[in-house]
Amino acid sequence: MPVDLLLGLQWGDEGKGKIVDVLTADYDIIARFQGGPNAGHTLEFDGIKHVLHTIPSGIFHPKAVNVVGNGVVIDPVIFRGELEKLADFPVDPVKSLLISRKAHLILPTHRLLDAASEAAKGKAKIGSTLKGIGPAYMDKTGRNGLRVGDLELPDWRDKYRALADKHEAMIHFYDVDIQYNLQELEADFLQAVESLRKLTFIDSEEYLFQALDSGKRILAEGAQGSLLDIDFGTYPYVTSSNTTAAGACTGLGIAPGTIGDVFGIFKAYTTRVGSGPFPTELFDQDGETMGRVGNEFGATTGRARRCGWLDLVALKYAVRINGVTQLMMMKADVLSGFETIKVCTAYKYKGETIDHLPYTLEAEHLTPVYTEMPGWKEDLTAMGSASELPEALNDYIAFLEDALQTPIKIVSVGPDRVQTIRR
Ligand code: 2SA
Ligand code: MG
Repeated sequence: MPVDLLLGLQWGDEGKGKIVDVLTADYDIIARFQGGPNAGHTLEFDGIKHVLHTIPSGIFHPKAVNVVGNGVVIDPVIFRGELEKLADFPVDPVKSLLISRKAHLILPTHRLLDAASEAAKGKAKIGSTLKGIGPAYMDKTGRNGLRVGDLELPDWRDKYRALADKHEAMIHFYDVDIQYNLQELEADFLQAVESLRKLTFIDSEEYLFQALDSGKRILAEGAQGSLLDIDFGTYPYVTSSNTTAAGACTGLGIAPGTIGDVFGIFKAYTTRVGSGPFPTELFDQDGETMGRVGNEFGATTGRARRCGWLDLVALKYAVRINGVTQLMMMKADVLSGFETIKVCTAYKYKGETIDHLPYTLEAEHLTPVYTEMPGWKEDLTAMGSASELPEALNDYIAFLEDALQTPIKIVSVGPDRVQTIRR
């Protein structure tokens, strides 16, 4: 059986958590391959809304095994909080949540370094979630990181101390005013490490090889979105991991040839949280409406998300980079009531009209070129089948499928599991 991938095609918050939860019934294993507690994957079912950060979105399905892959960075403190919130559900994390020994740990000082780095950048700040993601991945690539597997070795506290001491010196180097009590943070961290230790640590690549050999069905779950990819996103306003399909290979140890379907998740419009260019961003009533109706607030930080029309140029790029085989369009219900729907089909860039992503998307060089289509008035949230969808929405879908040369197989019409229309 091949491994299927599920990825966000925009700047995150496309609704990956919801779709993983919906698809988990078809899989034996759900595996997260990158990112960490910067992610906020929101699931809604039975009147309950649940936000996951590090734990894969298959956790609520009794039969699924959830793997936190080597490409993920784990903050034991946040992880413990996530585990505590699972206590009310029939979930046994020791059996259904397996952690890669090769995953790196986020130390309290990584979070402080994140805050210091952002403060030092001033207006040029990335808009990080301040979860320590960048500094933790820097230590990984700098070959200084502390890994989950280290916790099984007798000298791990020495490694921790050496790294934390180095971080403290670096924090002072930044010379910015951030307040913290490292002793308290460390005491909490060390306690949280003990909770983490109760879980099952595995050699995740080996576990997945065996699962593949025995015909198990695996879904790899991405976090953030393609335009936040460290290589292909809007650098430097990106996260510090490969959020695209290639990240699933390095973040889980699966070979490219074993990849089957690539599910690309996108919103019917676009949002972005944090700084950085966003060509189709709206500063008017329409943008305000999308944010309000779509409840566009960061699931991790609560920050208001910036909103705008669908950027088809960027979406095409993401489809290409990831090799998307099936698309899933989220939040179609939020666009109900707009007189016209706009789609950015090209950019005016330095006096020319282009239909590819240029080196920089900064607004001073670039303006979006829009195609307009009629909107629809119908409330979609109670619709249960594709035959009920309004004609104008079907036209919008057909237009996108044609431009992207990829079928849109799911249209989501609300946050709940049941508000999912298959085509
Ligand atoms: P970081 O924290 O260093 O990885 O931030 C770098 C950039 O990546 C963006 N980023 C995100 N964008 C959208 N959603 C994310 N998860 C949360 C959510 C975000 C939140 O699901 O809502 O609650 O604010 C996420 N994580 C990172 C971030 O905004 C920076 O632009
Ligand atoms: Mg999110």
